[in-house]
Amino acid sequence: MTSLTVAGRRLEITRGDITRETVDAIANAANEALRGGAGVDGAIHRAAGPGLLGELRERYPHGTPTGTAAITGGHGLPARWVLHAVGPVWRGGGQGEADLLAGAYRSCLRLADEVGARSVAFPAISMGIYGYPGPEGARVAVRTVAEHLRGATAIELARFVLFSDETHGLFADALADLGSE
Ligand code: AR6
Repeated sequence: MTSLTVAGRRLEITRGDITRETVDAIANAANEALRGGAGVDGAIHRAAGPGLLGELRERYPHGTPTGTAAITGGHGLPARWVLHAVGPVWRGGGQGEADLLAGAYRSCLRLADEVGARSVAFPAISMGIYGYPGPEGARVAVRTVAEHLRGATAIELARFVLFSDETHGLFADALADLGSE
């Protein structure tokens, strides 16, 4: 586990499976339809059980746009809430991808604050099937979350839970860069 203190709050990175996290809220890397999918989305739906899809259908009949997030309960997960973030598909970097990715993280953090979550875990949104390239995606993620922790928030712990050594390395570098500024 690697961590950085930001305005008295902790920003951590670790390797693991986000479905097992015992934080208050975990983020999901979803798509606009919010009806499940592959990757971490599939893993979260499997672990949460069918109630998660039922709640999404009921509360978000039209899904949510790219760059935003939606919130549900955790159902069968250890976490109390799931923040369903929709990151951008990587289209070369000239289509507002960085802003949309930052927006997806920010929406999660705002929703987490609205419900009073104190600890939040994130996967590497957009960095799997959506193809967001490594160093840039990790940099946007770490900086956006750090910025939120510097502001008015009740969140005490934000943790990136990375599924592979490679992704973990990218986030470790991004965190080290931020810490050395
Ligand atoms: N815990 C933590 N991270 C995970 C887990 C897990 N259990 N499983 C995968 N990852 P992706 P995206 C990592 O593809 O790029 C879905 O179909 C994975 O290794 O899940 O935002 C959605 O429905 C990668 O580093 O999300 C959307 O249609 C990261 O999570 C689309 O894929 C994100 O990879 C979203 O694509």
